[in-house]
Amino acid sequence: PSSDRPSPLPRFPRDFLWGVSTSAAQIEGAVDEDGRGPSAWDAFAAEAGRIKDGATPRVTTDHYHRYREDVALLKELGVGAYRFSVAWPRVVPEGRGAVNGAGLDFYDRLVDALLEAGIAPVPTLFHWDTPQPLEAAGGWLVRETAAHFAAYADAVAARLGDRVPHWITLNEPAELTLLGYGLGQHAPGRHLLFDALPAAHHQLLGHGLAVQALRARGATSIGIANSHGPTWPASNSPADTEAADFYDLLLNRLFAEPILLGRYPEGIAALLPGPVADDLKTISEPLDWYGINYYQPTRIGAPEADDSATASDFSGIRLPAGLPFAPREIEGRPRTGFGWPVVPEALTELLLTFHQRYGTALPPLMITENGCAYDGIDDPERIAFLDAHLRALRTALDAGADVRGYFVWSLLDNFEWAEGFHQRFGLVHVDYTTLRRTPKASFHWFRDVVAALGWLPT
Ligand code: GBH
Repeated sequence: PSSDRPSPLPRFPRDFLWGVSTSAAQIEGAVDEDGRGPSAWDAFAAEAGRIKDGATPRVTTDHYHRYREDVALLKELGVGAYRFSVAWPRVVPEGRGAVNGAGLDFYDRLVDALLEAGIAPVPTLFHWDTPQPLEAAGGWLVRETAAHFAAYADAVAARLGDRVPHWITLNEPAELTLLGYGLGQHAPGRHLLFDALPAAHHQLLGHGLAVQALRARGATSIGIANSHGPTWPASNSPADTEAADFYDLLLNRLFAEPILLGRYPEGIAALLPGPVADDLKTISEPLDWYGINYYQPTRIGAPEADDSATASDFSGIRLPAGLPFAPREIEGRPRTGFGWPVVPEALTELLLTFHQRYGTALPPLMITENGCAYDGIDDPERIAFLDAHLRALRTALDAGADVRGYFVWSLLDNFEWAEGFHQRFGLVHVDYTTLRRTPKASFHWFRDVVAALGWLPT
């Protein structure tokens, strides 16, 4: 009945950029074709018990062979931009040294297909698929990895830079540091807790060096995709507030401030490798825009006596005992298939907080990921989620936030890391037996949103 239908979405600026995102390890498959080397995720998936049902990145959606069909879907969707990632182990199989031309050929074909369809390519240079030879030598815990990353960035820009102005250096260094090196939930499966923080610094250094390499190749639109969310104290007690502030420092400020302000937040220096003053000059190379991946806020309290004695589970993540903060459930909210609470107004809060904190040091913002996991081809929950988040974004624009674009995670159902194929984030359903693609109700809804609200190709 029409009375149940939500009111039309408010309008967005004429030149607002509408897009969708994916990443290489999650959609490409073809892990040993055309000279690609193994990634840390291939190695991690080969270890028993790491990933649900023993799923692997071996085939996923087979996008490597089906990219033309996927570009046709993007064209039907009507988006102005497509964010994908370039697989480092496809381009530099050893992680350092020889460049594999056949690996670059794939992205060359993809970029041409996108341009022919009138869609701006927005490549991310690193979305967690570290070449396994580098990972075996310590991965991002090792300083030299940053320089190898910049050399790889240069090779990609040398090939694609004549047609690609927009670039993203890293995806979510916070999650790789925390889940990959800190808690062992993601590749490379290390349990280093706070000793993981050098991996954060080296990724940030790699980011800055890659910005320099991209600029030298003429790139004019460079950003990063950082994971951020408001941190809510469980109560206004001093202990809960202090715990929440510390978590905010680790998730948000640790990754935003070196880039935007050229310094680390106070209280973190002791956890980083050696003197970092010169590195901070590199890390704070000016960006053309700053990308935010937003999923949900986190509610944090001080650990209680029983938390500090035993490990606990939080939304499927095993937290060790003895941390200086404890996640608390956000009650009274709908939950996505993943169990994450749906809190659209926290997106407004996040964007306004960024403006308040960083003022004129903040370049224009871009939402580089936002989305949710639900099963089914008829997916009214995803439509409601995206609709509510777009309204929250519009509210932030009205309050003065400078946000230039919005990318849905994700175009396709895909390999959801430690969850394997269980969590489906796509606007397009993928049957993992036949690899058939079927646009969901949310695909048609988003197509209509983009058509109605308009975009200008850049
Ligand atoms: C992104 O990471 C990734 O960039 C992308 O590859 C991935 O497929 C996508 O999101 C969906 O997962 O506090 O337990 O409720 C998202 C990072 C980290 C965001 C965990 C949500 C919630 C955990 N996420 N967080 S919990």
